[in-house]
Amino acid sequence: MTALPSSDRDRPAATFRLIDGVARLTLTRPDRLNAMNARMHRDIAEAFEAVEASNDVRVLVIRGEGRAFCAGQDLAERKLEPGAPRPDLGASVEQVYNPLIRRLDALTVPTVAAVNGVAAGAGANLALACDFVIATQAARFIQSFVAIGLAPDCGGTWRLPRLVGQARAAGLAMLGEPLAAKDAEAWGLIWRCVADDRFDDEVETLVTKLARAPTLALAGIKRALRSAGRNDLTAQLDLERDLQAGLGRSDDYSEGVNAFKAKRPPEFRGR
Ligand code: T3D
Repeated sequence: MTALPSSDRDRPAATFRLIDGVARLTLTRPDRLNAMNARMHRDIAEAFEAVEASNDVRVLVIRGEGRAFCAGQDLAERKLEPGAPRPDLGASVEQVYNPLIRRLDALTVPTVAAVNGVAAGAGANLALACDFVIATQAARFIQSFVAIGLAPDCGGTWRLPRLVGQARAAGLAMLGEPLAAKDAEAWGLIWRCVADDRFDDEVETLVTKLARAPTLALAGIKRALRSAGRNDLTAQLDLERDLQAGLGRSDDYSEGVNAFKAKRPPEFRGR
């Protein structure tokens, strides 16, 4: 694998668009299966900043251009010739991958990974860090770290046992074999696997539904579900009380109840 010329390193590696409340982050290195280089990390960080700063975003959807979702770290950036100093991957994880996952996890809007093809290494765990993973039948999820002598990062060792149990997590992480999207759905690793020719429509249906949902309620649901793993029942009941107290004062709650009484669909504005 050869190093990329500097022109490639400097070329935008992801695009960001915000239209009608839907923020779309697309990874745009299809010839490298959207492997993450330094430029892509910068582009993704800028997109997350834009989402954090905007009151107009009601859903974020991430997908890849071409036949892959994302093949993880760009291995062309790792120089391992004999005699060369070994890279400090701890620094890379600390400075790049951990902030990526922490920021994604902290977003209050719903996040959707539209997995249009293979998702490997950090690319798989980026997808799994989203609230929804919807995948084409052709997609595969690969904890490919072990194939290059690494352990899963991007929260993979935390998330996998919680999602699929210890036995399957061990198999995925230690064998590094591809898991077909259909099996990922059956295992409860992802939200849904859809037929390839239905993929774009299904993604749009999901994203549109989330963009029209009561955004504050979705943020509360995210917070509650994330807290559930560390709270006991008493603490979780307290949290639910506090969330409901805030949501009861939202415009969307008034709209929801009034729409119900008037027997019409609600028009939530995310306020
Ligand atoms: O380093 C740190 O900072 C620590 C953090 C690490 C996080 C990680 O993500 S480590 C894991 C890194 N990712 C991988 O190890 C995955 C490597 N890729 C693959 O195993 C395979 O490419 C796939 C299973 C993803 C797909 O296989 P296949 O057969 O569909 O495609 P291919 O022919 O292997 O790849 C197509 C091209 O993309 C090919 O280039 P070429 O031959 O056409 O010029 C291949 O080299 C390139 N490519 C695929 N993955 C990467 C990549 N180039 C750079 N980096 C990649 N990760």
